Amino acid sequence: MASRLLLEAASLCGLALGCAACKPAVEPLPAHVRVSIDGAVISPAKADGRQWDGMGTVPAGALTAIGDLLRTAHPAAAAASVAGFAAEAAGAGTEPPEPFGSAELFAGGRSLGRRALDRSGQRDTCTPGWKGPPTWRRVPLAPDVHVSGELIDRDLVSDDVIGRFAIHRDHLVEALRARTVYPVAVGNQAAGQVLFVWIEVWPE
Ligand SMILES: [Ca+2]
Ligand SMILES: [Ca+2]
Repeated sequence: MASRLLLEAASLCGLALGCAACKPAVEPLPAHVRVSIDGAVISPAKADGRQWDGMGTVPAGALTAIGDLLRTAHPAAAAASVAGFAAEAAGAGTEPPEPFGSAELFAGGRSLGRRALDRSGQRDTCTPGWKGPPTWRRVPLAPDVHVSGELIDRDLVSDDVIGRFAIHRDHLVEALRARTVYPVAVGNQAAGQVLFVWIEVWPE
């Protein structure tokens, strides 16, 4: 009797251990999603440290702090802090850009359309938000799905290129699982000063 009880206890313990070791089931991905680009965080300086508009450079300390933040593993906190530094630099007399641009979504080897990233009257900001927001509906989560975009600083005479960015499938899946407006860190992409792009991805 005692040995049977011991066996039962051992098997229950095994079950409990087995359950504790189980990983929660990963929710299956939907076939189609809705993708929006809500906004971006842009460096307060051009790649050479100069202001976007006006004369002079942005204080090196602000750019070093932003560089450090970009290396942290918490994109949401980093995006918020970088936005704060950019605003602070703007408040200290540097002139932020007038950012606008466009983005194109590709899936299955074809374009699902290009969207304007703009908001009329939006001036002097390193944290632009886009009217709409620009959205693609019924986007298949194909292996090659991605968004390719470009931001430009609107100037009176000749515009400044801010930078290009790419958002790939892994980013879209991360945003889908986050169920919130999600910052994609793009500061390490190509030569450009676009640091984060805020996206939303929802099942459809
Ligand atoms: Ca400019
Ligand atoms: Ca400006």
